[in-house]
Amino acid sequence: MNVIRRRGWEIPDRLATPEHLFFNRRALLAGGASALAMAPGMAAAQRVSDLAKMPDPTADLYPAKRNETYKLDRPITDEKINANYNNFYEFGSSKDVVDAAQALRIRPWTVKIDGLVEKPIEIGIDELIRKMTLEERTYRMRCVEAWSMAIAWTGFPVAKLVDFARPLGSAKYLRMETFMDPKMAPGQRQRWYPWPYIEGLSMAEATNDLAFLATGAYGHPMLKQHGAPLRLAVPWKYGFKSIKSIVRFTFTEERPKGMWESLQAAEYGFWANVNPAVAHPRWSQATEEVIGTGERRPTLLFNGYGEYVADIYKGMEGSERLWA
Ligand SMILES: Nc1nc2c(c(=O)[nH]1)N[C@H]1C(S)=C(S)[C@@H](COP(=O)(O)O)O[C@H]1N2
Ligand SMILES: [Mo]
Repeated sequence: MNVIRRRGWEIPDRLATPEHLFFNRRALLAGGASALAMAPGMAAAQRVSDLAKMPDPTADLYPAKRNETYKLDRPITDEKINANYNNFYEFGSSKDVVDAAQALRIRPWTVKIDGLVEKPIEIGIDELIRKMTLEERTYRMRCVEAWSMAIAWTGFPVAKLVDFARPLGSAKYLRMETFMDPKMAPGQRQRWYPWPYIEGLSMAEATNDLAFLATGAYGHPMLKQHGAPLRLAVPWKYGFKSIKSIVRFTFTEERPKGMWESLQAAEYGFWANVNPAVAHPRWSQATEEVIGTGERRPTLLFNGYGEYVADIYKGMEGSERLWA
C-alpha cells in the first residue's frame, strides 16, 4: 500500500536510523529556541556569497594523480548525490546541511599540532598542504546508519602528518578536533552536544597507510559540506570516526573520547570498525543502502579493507573492538 515514491538515495526512515535519534527527544524538550537559532541571518548570507567568489589558494594542486592501490567494488557515487546528503551536525542534524554549511569560513585556517610532540606548532592550511604530496584515492564510506558511498578523495596519508609532527615515543593516540565557532555554526548553539567534535585513532591506526587526510574530493578542493579544508577518511571504520574540518591534532597517552562516544558510549565506541556481525544496539549492520542506487548490499567486515587493517586488531577479537 506504500505509494510514496522515493529517489533511490532517500532511505526509508525505518532503514536509516540517525545517529542523533536519542537526542532528538531532548531537542524537542528544549523547545522552539533551537529552531530559531538555525535561521541564517542576512549578514551570514552576504558573507557566504562573498566567500564563494574567493579562489582556493591550493586549486592548482588538483586533480592529483590517483593511487591505484585502493580499488572499488562499485562505481563512485555521483558528486551531486554525495554533496547533498551529509552528516555535519555543526550545521544541523538532518542530511540536508549543504546550504547551512556554506557559512563555514575555510581561510584563514590554522592547524595546531600539540601534546606529546618534540615541538608543538601551528601551521596555516595552505602551507601544510604544500608540504605534502597530494594523491587521489577511491574509498568506500560506510555510515553507522547503514548507508554507504564511494568517493574519490584527494589528500595525503595521516602517517605523513605524524612524521611531520614528530611525536614522542610515549604517544599512544592521536586526538583530532573540529573548529568551535557557534556564531558560524548554528548546530554548535545546541548545547546538549559536547562540542567541539572530537575523534581519535590509536597510533597503529593513524600510521596505517589507509588512514587518509582529505583536502579535496572529486578532483577539486573539498566542498564545505564534506568537511573542508581538512577531513579524516578511515574507510574501514564507521563514518562518524571520519572527523571533518579539523583544527587540531594532539598526541596523547590517554585514549581520546569522541563526541559521539561521550554522548552514547554503548553505541559509538572508540574502535567502531565496520562489522556486519555485530549489530548496533538499535539496528542491524548486516547490510547497507548504496546511496544513489537504491541497492542494498551485504556489509563487509572492516568494510572490505581487512587485508590492510586486520593485523592492527589481532588479539582484540570479542573485546570492545566494536561497540565499546
Ligand atoms: N565535525 C564533524 N565531523 C563529522 C560529522 C559531524 O557531524 N561533524 N559527521 C560524521 C558522520 S556520522 C559521517 S557518516 C561522515 C559524513 O561525511 P559526508 O557528509 O562527507 O558523507 O562525517 C563524519 N564526520
Ligand atoms: Mo555516520
